[in-house]
Amino acid sequence: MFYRTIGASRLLGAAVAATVSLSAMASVEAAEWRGWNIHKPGYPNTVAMDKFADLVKEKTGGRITVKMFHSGVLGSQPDAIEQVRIGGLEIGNFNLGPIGPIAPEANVVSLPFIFKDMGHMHRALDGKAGEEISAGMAKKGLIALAWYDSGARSFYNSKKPIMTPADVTGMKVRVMNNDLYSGMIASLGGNPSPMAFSEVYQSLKTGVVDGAENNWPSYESTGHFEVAGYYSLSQHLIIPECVCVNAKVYDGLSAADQKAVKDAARESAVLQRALWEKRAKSSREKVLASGVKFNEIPDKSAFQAAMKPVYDKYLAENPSLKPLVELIQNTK
Ligand code: GTR
Repeated sequence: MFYRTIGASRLLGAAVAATVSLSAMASVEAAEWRGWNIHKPGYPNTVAMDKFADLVKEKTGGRITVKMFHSGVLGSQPDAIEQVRIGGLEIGNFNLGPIGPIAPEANVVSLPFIFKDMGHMHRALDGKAGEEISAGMAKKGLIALAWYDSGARSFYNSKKPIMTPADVTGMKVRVMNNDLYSGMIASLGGNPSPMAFSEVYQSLKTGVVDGAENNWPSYESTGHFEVAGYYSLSQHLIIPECVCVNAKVYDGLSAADQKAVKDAARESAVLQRALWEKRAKSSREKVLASGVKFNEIPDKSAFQAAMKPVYDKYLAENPSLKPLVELIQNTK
């Protein structure tokens, strides 16, 4: 009896040890990444990040899984960027706007009117400028696996159509956290108000700010069009977005898994860009049908001229980045 008990507990001990070492092995082998996304279900970026998660699982044979957290539930964008940098989160879909203050090379895309149109932005990003921007981000702990589209940002507000810079004078305008955007609004005579995306709706509604700026899909998906019914097509910023992973996590992967996650991100970007084009049209149609007063700005030269101090400040702070600015400006 006594020996049998000992024997049984030894057996049990061995079984427990085997289970523990198996699960320890499993946890070394299979990694679960936590992914941040600011947008709601159905938004092109949300659909594409879910696709990315599926592809990562498939292409790594389950060695890496990505659990996506949408709708900004894991916190504001500047905080999430910091979390991915330090490894509190592994991955996220980020706009390069709030990355700019961390990586000066990435801030070049936040110079107002630097890109003439989406095609210009794509060509720049797919070329040497894109490489320099990626390298600058990598130095700060963020690996850009792929680029997503985010259209062109234009001004909207609850007061009046904006036709000239003088119309912005005295207006309180929400901007993303980045001094370049505060400088942009100040140069137009307005009062910039840096604020988290999640707070903008209420601030527009209660008059804490008069206006903000964004692309058609975000203007629509957030409901901002309900509380700021003038949309003026300034198209002053064309900011790309990244699928960005923590550099240490990425560097720790096998070459095969690095390729798998990069391929997954790039395939998801193809989907995102296709969905983006459709959503930009449908969002525009939806807000216009709801009664939004929309105006084009046929002559943007006064807005562009007003941006000189923004460029001057950026170049004074980052003299070594003048060639990068010129490279983008000269990209055909
Ligand atoms: C959206 C962008 C978000 C966020 C937001 C904002 O267009 O996709 O990542 O940057 O704008 O204005 O905060």
